[in-house]
Amino acid sequence: LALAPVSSPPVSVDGFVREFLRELNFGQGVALSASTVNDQYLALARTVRHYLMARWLETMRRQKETQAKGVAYLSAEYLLGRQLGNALLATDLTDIVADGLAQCGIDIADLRAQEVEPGLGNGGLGRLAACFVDSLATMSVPCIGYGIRYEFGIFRQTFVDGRQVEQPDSWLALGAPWEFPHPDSAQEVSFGGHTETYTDSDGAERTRWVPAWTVQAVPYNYMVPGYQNGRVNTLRLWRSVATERFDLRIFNSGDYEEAVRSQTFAENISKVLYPEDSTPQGKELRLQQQYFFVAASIADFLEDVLPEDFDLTKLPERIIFQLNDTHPVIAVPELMRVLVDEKGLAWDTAWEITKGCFAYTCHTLLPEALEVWSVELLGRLLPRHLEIIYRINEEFLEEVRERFGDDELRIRRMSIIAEHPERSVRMAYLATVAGSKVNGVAELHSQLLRDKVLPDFNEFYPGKFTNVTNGITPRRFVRLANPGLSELITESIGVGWLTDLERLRELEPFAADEEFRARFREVKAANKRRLHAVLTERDGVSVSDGHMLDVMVKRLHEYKRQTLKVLHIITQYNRVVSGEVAAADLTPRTFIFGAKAAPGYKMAKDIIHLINAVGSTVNNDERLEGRLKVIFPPNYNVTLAEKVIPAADLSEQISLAGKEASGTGNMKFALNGALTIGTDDGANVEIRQLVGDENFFLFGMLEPEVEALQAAGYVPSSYYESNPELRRAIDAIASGVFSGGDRHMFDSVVGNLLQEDRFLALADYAAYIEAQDKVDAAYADQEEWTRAAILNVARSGFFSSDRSMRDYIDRIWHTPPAF
Ligand code: 26Q
Repeated sequence: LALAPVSSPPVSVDGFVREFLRELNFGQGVALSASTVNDQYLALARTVRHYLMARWLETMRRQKETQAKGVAYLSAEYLLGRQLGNALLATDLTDIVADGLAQCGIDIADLRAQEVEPGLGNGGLGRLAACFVDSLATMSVPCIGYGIRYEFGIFRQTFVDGRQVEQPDSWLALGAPWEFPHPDSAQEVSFGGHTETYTDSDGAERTRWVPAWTVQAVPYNYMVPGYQNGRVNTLRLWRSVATERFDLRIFNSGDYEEAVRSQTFAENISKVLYPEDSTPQGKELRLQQQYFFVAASIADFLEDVLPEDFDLTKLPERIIFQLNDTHPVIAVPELMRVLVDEKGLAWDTAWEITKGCFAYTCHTLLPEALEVWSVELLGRLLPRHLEIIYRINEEFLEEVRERFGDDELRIRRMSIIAEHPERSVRMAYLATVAGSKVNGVAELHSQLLRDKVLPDFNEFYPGKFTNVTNGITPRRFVRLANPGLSELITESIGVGWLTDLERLRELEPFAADEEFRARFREVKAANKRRLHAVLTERDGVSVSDGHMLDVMVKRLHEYKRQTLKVLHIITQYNRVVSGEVAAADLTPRTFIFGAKAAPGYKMAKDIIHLINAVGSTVNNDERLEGRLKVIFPPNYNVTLAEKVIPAADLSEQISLAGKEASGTGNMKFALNGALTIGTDDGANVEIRQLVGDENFFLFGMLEPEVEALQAAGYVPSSYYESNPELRRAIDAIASGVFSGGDRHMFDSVVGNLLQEDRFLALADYAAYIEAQDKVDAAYADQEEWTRAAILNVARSGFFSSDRSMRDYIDRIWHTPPAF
């Protein structure tokens, strides 16, 4: 079947202007002359989504018709970024729309800038989900993304006296033109109560759940357009509202206030995204969120997506539920409950089906990040699910016994139920037992997962563990974020690379071409000017001309070691202030930080404070002659990333080896022509293997060395004692150089580094400084630097999320492309 043009009906500039004005007049109810920028933005968004509508409906119709196997991606987070630019790119309407708006006297850039990004995620994991659904749509793979429509996404970060202050993210306040609510398709989700057994009409003993309270899950659909391929997949995010039935009961009892309270209670569930991304707090509301979206999604799939007469034993041939970390793992007992209690299947049949329908992706290595739920809480909120988990565990441990005998230590280690410090459910173990596959997100991470985190399970389930190295969508992070580089690439190697990123290899010969290098540098310079304009307007700070741009953007975490970066800046500062190095001999550098700290993570917030304090001292010290500059724009998000990353020269990827599961920022920088300074961690390992050692600044301990040092007993103060430059840097903090003489302002950071330093920053300090000195030397030779940067781009095609999706399809999902 031939595909109709992507933008149907075909669009002319005049046609677009008509549609746009119609939306403005009839949709927004304003005349062009009286319209605000927001009116215009909303009208434009609605006009653009109309162009996607026919393809969306057609995609859904064909999916219903063919019933091809598809993916249901279950993720508590989708960090989508702005939609308008991506929708225009997908429909290839950017130029027509810009021309049409110009005819109306409107600059398209002003309307793009009006969009508030949906920040429905914390960082890497949420952005990964957004890249994956983009790639699946572009590759024509049937996929529905399920998640939560948080009313408030990740908080907006501001700084007051250099300290982080959080503000609510009211991303819906000015209108939400990309979403389609379907209150008529709401699902009921229940909580609490008790279970009871009864005898059914066939005389069989069965269990039912008698819940105490119920909320409605209302789906909000979002379009996920493929890149100029006429396919539009769906992202379905659930919002919680009070059920009418529930309300009526209370209203009828005459307690109006209680009824309103219950409404608020129900709506709380999807109210706000939890901003912690490494140490789950075990909050009841968080478990409610998880069960809420997962139960709604499974019911939606079974009732609305599947045909009515569907034979459930064939479910694994029709769907794979991919679990994005443990957050949706409660889906496992939920599917069992539906199959056994509601559909009446035998336990063993249901378990076979369930095992075939799930796969689990792990995104961490930190033990404190592994999610557990106390049996007390789980049993109170989801009593039937707890029973099901117990039975899954019993049968699993029985299998372990059959295989290994009564090895009690092993049984205790492997039990889904932990006994200490309190009886709780280990969600990663449940996911591993139920999942057909378990994957890590980079080679090193998957290896450590097998060897260190889940070795008993790897032994018990040979072949279950696999790797899929993360990727990023080149549509957003190269084509949209870096139009200058994209044009240069297309001019050099032709079109086609955007959907076949390995073709960037064809750029390799251009690294030797002097004229190409000059143009490549000019693109970078233009991106720096663009960033300067953005930061001047946004925060009133400027990016100095002719500086190397040294960038560290990611969540703030001790294991990511922003402190190491700070120690390097201070070291440079001290070298000048002490007179060892003339300011004029410093390589001019602008350091850019972007990082949000979880609001309850004290040490992370103290480190933010320190970075800002060092920044204001360094930026105002005339002895440096403006050759070092530190900027920390608040509220780093996808929108800012799209401006910062294309301007960067140096990408900081300096986590302690063995702690960063993958990283995805590292890939975005390499693909935009920055060189990496990095440890042998996460996907850095693969980046270095691909781009070549000579085009990557490696430093620091390897993972086995980290383990050995920790086993031998790590004493951070010994590094302080024996390295004068390190001592001087730490002393500068402790003596008040960055705090107006206050010697105690940064006690917590200094004390932690000297006495604990869990992530061995001091142990890697000397190697880091040495590598940074090499960076300075390398940057002096701009021709060589550019050559290396071009090779980074040319050799990083592997990190397209299209490739990640192919790997998931081949190794885990086995879903053929539909059309
Ligand atoms: C869990 C329970 C309760 C509250 C919050 C959470 C929670 C939320 C978010 C736990 C973890 C996260 C996010 C984790 C994350 O982003 N991990 C990153 O995932 C990336 C994609 O695979 C990797 O590249 C990063 O290495 C990894 O840190």
